[in-house]
Amino acid sequence: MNKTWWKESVVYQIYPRSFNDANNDGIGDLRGIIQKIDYIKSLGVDVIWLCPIYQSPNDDNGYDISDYTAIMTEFGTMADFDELLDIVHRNGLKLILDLVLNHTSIEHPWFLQAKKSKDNPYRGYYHWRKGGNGHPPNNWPSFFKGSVWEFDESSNEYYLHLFSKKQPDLNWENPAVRQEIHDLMRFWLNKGIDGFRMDAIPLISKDTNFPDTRLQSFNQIIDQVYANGPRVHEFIREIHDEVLSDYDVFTVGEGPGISPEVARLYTGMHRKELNTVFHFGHLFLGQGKNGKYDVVPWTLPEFKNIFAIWDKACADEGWNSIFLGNHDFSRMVSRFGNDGQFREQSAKLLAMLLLSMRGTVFLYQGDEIGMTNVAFHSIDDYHDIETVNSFKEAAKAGADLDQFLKIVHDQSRDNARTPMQWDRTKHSGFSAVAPWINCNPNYMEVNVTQCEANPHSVLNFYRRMIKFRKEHKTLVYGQFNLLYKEDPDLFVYERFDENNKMLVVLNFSDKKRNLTLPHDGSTALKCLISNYNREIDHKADWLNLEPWEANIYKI
Ligand code: TEU
Ligand code: CA
Repeated sequence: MNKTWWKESVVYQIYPRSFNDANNDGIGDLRGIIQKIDYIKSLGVDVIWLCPIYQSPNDDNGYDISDYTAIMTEFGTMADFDELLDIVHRNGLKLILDLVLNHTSIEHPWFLQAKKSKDNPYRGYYHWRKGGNGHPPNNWPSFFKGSVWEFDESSNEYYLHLFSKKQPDLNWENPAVRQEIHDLMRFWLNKGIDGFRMDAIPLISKDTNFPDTRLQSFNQIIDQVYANGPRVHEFIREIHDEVLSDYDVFTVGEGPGISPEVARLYTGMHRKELNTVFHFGHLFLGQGKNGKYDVVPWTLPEFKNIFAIWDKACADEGWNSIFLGNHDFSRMVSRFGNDGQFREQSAKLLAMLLLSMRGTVFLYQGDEIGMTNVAFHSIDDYHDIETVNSFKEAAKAGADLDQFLKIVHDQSRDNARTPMQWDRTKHSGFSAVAPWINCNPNYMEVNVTQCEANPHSVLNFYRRMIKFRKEHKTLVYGQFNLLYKEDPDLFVYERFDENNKMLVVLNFSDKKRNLTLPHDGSTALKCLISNYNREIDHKADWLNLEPWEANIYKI
């Protein structure tokens, strides 16, 4: 197994809009991040990933880019960015940017040109097709509801947008588009950034015949129609050869439709595509065939199995990334833990899971203090385009909207986008004025200042766990072996290499549980780290576990 810095890294993901507002206009910004650099450093993380910071009309909060080489006005200036990068490096940290290459904004100059006429040189930067008798060119549904085709009256043609109609898909078949992309990547790499998170990357290559689909389930359509198109590997390999091979940087590909087999293709070392990819196996658990707002039950054995399958897939080829939440999903403690009575214990248990798996670890802002989902009373308090459009669609279909709002409470992407909770002052210390999105009212109890004052806080447990991972490389590179696969409450596994063997025991339940250990009780079991402060030696061959207790033993 090749050892490199990015495999050993813990990445801290920042959603700049909601992190810290330095100029008090209600929107987080780059200077806000600069102000918090000591805090970020104190976590022990290695890399900062910034969600998109480029010029954007913010139809999808920066994932609709109108200028790839300018900073979003609300976030600051290029000088602020240069200063941030410098401070990050001076603190021994690295910085990666979020690159959205599947689509631009409709306000990008390329699209403004393309829209002008059919013979404009930029027309071929996007996918345009004729419809039939007032119908779009095919029946594909968009991620953000409605058709993927938007009609352009002046040319009597439709353009393709897998996401919102303000996010037209780029035509990667066109070599000029790929050249532009290579150039803009070099622009940032030459500034000295340390890599990219590449947005929606499995979607960039399309079947340009755009056939109708007969599939009914949206998740199946993603997997079988939208993701991993005919030329996707060629395009990514070209990025590697033309651009990335000149720099020592890290790449993580993001997007739906990545199976374990496909992940090996994207991340296999000899293939020279990406370093790692995010998969959504565990995060799509609990989604029915129609996606996020179609909620179905899930079980712990299914959850554990996803980790086992993925670890195996990348054991000898490629490399995994480990994450339990990001800006697109509910808060991890609300989703996988218990954000009520056992919020702190379960947040720490999840920290232990996150930091004891094989792969590059990604920690999302606010999860390190156990921030939870929010439940706004009115749909008007939600800003996320996916939430708003899903609600509109439900209203049109005559659904029970009170019921739908409850699903929004559980599923909305805005759960992860409420302002970072720094302290108990008004607006949670995020800003002096009302923020662009309301704070979660629980900031009075859940905040950084509170955590700093308590040695046993979630935050301090994260710091300990990150340090523990650094000191035990077995957790980074060692093999993974799942035990008690069918147990509905306990997630138990071994991590081991030639020199060390560790046992991780996580009680994913509100109940006390006993566990008979598979190991010989006559050999002492040393508890190395625990969320119940039980760092003592064991001599029994069984364990009594408190609700949401999480321990790592040395065997
Ligand atoms: O998300 C890509 C993606 O596949 C989404 O469908 C994701 O599964 C969805 O947000 C779940 O609800 C990326 C970004 O992370 C997301 O914020 C953007 O909205 C999207 O691309 C479009 O750029
Ligand atoms: Ca601001």
